[in-house]
Amino acid sequence: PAFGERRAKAERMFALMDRFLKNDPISLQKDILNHVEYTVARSRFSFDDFEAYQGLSHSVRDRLIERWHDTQLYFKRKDPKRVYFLSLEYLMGRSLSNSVINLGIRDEYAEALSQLGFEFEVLAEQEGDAALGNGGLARLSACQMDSLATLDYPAWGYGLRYQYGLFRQLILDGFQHEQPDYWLNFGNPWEIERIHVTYPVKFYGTVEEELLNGKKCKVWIPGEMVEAVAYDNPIPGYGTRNTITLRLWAAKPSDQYDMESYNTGDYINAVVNRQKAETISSVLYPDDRSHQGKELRLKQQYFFVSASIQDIIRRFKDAHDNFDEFQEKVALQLNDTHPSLAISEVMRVLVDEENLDWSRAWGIVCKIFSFTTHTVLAEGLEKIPVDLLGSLLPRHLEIIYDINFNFVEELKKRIGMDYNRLSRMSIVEDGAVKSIRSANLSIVCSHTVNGVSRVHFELLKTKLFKDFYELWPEKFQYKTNGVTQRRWIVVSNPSLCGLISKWLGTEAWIRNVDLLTGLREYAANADLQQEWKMVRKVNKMRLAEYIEAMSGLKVCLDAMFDVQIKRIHEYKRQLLNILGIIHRYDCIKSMNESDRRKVVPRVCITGGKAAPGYEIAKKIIKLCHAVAEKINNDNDVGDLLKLVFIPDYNVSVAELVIPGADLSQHISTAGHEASGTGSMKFLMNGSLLLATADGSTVEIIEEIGAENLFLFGAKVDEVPMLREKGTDMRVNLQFARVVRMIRDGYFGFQDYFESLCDTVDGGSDFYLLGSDFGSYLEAQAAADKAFVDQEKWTRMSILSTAGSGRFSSDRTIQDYAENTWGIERCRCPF
Ligand code: B1H
Repeated sequence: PAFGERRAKAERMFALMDRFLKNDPISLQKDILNHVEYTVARSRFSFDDFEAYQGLSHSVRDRLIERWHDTQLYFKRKDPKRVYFLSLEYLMGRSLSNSVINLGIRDEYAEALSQLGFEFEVLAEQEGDAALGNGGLARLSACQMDSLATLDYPAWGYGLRYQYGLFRQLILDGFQHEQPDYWLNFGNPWEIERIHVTYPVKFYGTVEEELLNGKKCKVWIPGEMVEAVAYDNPIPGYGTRNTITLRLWAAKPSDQYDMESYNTGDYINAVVNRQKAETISSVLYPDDRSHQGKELRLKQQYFFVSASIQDIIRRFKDAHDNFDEFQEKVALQLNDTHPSLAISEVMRVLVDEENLDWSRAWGIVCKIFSFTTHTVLAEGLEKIPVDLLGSLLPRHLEIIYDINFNFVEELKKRIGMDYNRLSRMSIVEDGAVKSIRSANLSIVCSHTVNGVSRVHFELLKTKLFKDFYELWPEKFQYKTNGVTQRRWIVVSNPSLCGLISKWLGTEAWIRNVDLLTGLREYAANADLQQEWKMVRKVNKMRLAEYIEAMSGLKVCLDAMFDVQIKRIHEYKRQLLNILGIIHRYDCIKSMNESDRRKVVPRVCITGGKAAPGYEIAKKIIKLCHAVAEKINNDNDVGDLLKLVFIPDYNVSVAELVIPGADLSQHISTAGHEASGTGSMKFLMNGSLLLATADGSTVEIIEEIGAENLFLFGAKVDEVPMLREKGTDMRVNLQFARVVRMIRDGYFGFQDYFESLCDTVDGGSDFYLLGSDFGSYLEAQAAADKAFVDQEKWTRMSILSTAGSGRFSSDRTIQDYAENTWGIERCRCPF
């Protein structure tokens, strides 16, 4: 009878719903206006663009939710092996355009809006970026989520719902200032708050031993408890109904825990203290390298890991009554070492809470974890001070010690008493500050360790993880990074998207990117070339308008748009670019009229954020502005050379800048960029690359041919020798001259730039700017020469896009699914 009642109720509800939402213009208009009136609470007769955007995005959200529910129900019914992607950072950017494109209703919305007197693009511009990450690693997570959904993999992303995303960059007088990014100010239609999906997360306290059924067990008596609340972000796939979940955790005070403090009479202070729990998920650390030994950072890591593991185990237990099949149903992916506490957490839950034997729990752990490292240098590896870990997570420290004890015992049997090697490989580092080496923990406990490009893999094997590679060669693999062509062509470059589909005669490349190679046969076709140039012109125009609106600077569309845009780091060598620009300026200044007529005009565009505490990076930003000030106001130079710094570089700015680039620079010192993914976005959009043979560029060369890009600089294996040698400023006259110009105060701020100059001249020059300068200038000259021959340039540009298919995250994800996670597609029927 209960069943009958439930069924009758379900049928009644279903009859009341209009089945699925309809996507004809009238239905869309009604939905948008309803949301304006009832969700946004503005009158339908009077609302502005932002309110229209809100109504619009809520109507899209409804459509996402339908598919998301169906997908989740389908996964639940099928109970496939799932991959859980653990990452502390996701750079999602905007969601509106991407969602309607992936849902396949972009044109319907555009039509519906235009009948209401709105333009889709204009409303889409109202959306702010979700910037819950720093740079490449975070945007990679976002691209991979898009591919996981599109390829129908049963996947979940887990992360932190920071209240403050990556700081906004404000430039005042050429100096970077950081402003907080309180991004949830105006609500976020792309998330669904799940107030009932909460888990307690414990910190501090002590570990005690208890007897349970005659068996000794460890009990962790926490000293603090906070609540993790789930916020689900539906991620729609393209050309599929599948819509997966990115679940981000927010910290809230726990009701269970601090009842005591209310009985002490100090009610106000009790409430204020309680509120402090929320600081755990309040702010993203803005340094895209190490911030070691920070308690809040460790708290963030454990907070998100603990909530995610509880959620994963709860989901597993809903469908299984023991852990026999755990490893057949669960794959856990560690995005770098940041979530590596998940390992000790799974051990803790299985042993202490689920009462499995240590050896059985260990057997499971070793089969479920895989680890991807994005790091190149040993100095970049994460370490957790033992004192800090012991106070924050006492039981975890014990577990990690136990794992290490077993590992070292095993290792002694394999390699004998080689103390140096044993101490290098130990998870516990006995230094001035005793610490846990997160990477060693991750390697020991994972079945697979992946690098992010082939060059990176070689470095892992021969340097960073050499000891481990020799012990377990079978564990090591690489999956060259990729980016999603949905966002980086379809969303960001609609004209190119249309052109590609027209010439390939199909839109199938949006799901099957290998088809892009079909463009190769038309690379020299005059008609395609004509249309290709038109599309590029339109995108350059869009970028030029943005530059003018932002800086007042008018740039010439016939000039070569030369772009370097990424986080500011010494190893990425933005300084090399600026020195090259100074050299170009210096040359133009010394030319006569007739020589000047032969110069290929350039618009040099740079941008990127410096970590707030990274002094040298901040000086590079200031130098860029100081040089721009000089060049842009020099009438001798005019349109021959312009320099622009685009402030507050983020995902949506990238979507505008990348399609407008003729040339883009990826010029890190060889051996320092694990992969690099910006280059792939430029490549897809037909920008030519000026690059060093570093990271994924080596593979790009193989794909498009060395003749189709401008390569320069030392190779990975030449770097140590060149470093040894140092730059001889007496030989390297051009380099010495441009550095001297800065030192002599040619661009002002003489004292301020001194320490910056010190990094490249004199004895040091660690990143080899001096020794690569000559070949850099040659590559720049080759680019100028190629640009004069527009037919050749356009052919190279078409071949760049045509060869970009291998750098789709679809390829990366399929490789992970098959060779690392062992998961299969699970496609929700329409
Ligand atoms: C990359 C990071 C990173 N590598 C620490 N490492 C962070 C390290 O907040 N933190 O603590 C944040 C980020 N990010 C980048 O990953 C590499 O430098 C790129 O070469 C690579 O393309 C990208 C994606 O694999």
